[in-house]
Amino acid sequence: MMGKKYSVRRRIRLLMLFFAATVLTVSVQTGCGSGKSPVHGTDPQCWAFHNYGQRVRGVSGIKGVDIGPVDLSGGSLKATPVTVGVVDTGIDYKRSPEALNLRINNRDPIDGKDNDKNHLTDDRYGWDFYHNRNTIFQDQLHDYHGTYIANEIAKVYPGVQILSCKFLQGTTGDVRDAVKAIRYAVSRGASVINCSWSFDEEDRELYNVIKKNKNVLFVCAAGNSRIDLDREKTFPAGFDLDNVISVAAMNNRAEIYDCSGYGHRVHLAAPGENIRITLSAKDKTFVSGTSVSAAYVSAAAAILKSCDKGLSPAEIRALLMEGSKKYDSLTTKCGAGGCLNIRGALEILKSQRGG
Ligand SMILES: [Ca+2]
Ligand SMILES: [Ca+2]
Repeated sequence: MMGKKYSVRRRIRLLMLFFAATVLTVSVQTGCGSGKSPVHGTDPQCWAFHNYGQRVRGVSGIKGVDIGPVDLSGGSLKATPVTVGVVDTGIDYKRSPEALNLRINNRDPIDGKDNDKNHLTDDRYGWDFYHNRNTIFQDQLHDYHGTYIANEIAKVYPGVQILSCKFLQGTTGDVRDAVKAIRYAVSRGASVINCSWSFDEEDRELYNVIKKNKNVLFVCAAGNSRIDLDREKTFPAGFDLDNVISVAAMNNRAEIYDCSGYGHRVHLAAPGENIRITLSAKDKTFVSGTSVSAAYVSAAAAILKSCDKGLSPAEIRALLMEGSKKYDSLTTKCGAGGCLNIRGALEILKSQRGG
């Protein structure tokens, strides 16, 4: 009897937290494009990868406002790929067009037993902290956000290993589960954790878990509430920690996306408006928001980490900020005053090594 009452109370607490949670997916429009476009490298709609001034959804871009192209064929990436924890919704890894390298837990095969004794039975493909089960994909409706985040990371860094740490179901989730998902990602070896979500309230436990894991870089979306993070905060992007990098969204003209968080406390900008994403081979659409901007920075951070495993989160953040492409339109909008430029960061790293 007492147990039932407790369950009811807990459920109410969860529902309240659901409303406090904000998932950063706005302006999702479906049905755009012909659906016949080839891979992103040659799809002119994918301005984030190659912007030569083409019009995308009615907006003419400025040549060079993009993150690439990035040539990863030069052998600078180490054989052991970096793991990026996607703390988000689940991931549709089976239909993924990017042939995601999902981080598999070989120590816990699907046999109904918790072979690796981490208190999560059969967490072979990751874990769903929302339902407390090992099924990381339920359906597209509830798991599309994590799916496209994972896909965009893999588009930039095809060798990346994606670790699915689900705590969101659709647009709802509990910060307590986010903390558990982060702990799990760290325990499974993630050195970069993508946080494309925010909570308006400063949560001590969330702060502590990020601070404690100082060797892990947390890439945090600056939020889609159009707030100046120098005056107001959203979390985890607003935590003043060396291992947090916060990311604003910008369009193909290096202008901050209308809904994006901004301010000097935001570290840099990345493409985040009218971004062509692929949910499956047949399902392409456009999204806007800082969620996808964070995904690009997570991929860039993982590439740098792969090139030099000894880099600390603060060093990676400094490389990304220093290597960014500077634009007047971004000067007052983010600390770096520029947008993500992976090649720029790699060149600085190379020069630091004396190469
Ligand atoms: Ca286990
Ligand atoms: Ca097992």
